[in-house]
Amino acid sequence: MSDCIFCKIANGEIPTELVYQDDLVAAFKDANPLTPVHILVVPKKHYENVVDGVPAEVLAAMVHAIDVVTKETGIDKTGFRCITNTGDDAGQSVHHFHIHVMGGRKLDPNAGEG
Ligand code: DGP
Repeated sequence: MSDCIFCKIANGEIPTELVYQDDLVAAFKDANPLTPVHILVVPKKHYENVVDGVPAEVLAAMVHAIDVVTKETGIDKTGFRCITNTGDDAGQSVHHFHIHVMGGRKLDPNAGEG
């Protein structure tokens, strides 16, 4: 989508350090981190949210990206949380499907954090 910030980041139109990328997905640090490690994993193609017909191969690539970035940051050992805000009630502010990967400190089990 031409006016989508995450499309532009994932496809290199807005220079951003990518902590992971492959043909289908990109991962980069959240601009407003809520936790010491706060990475966003996004598909390179535009989908509004997790229930916007995202192909299984894209979902698998996103899980692979999570595997890679959590190992690179070490939070695979300490624990982390993955969340995807969907729609207004969840406070989704960027309408390009993304998974928040958060860790690096003890997370509140009762808070969404992300
Ligand atoms: P959500 O509320 O789930 O839609 O989260 C959107 C997140 O995206 C929010 O934590 C801040 C982050 N974000 C918004 N714009 C940018 C940007 O231009 N660059 C980066 N790295 N993160 C962004």
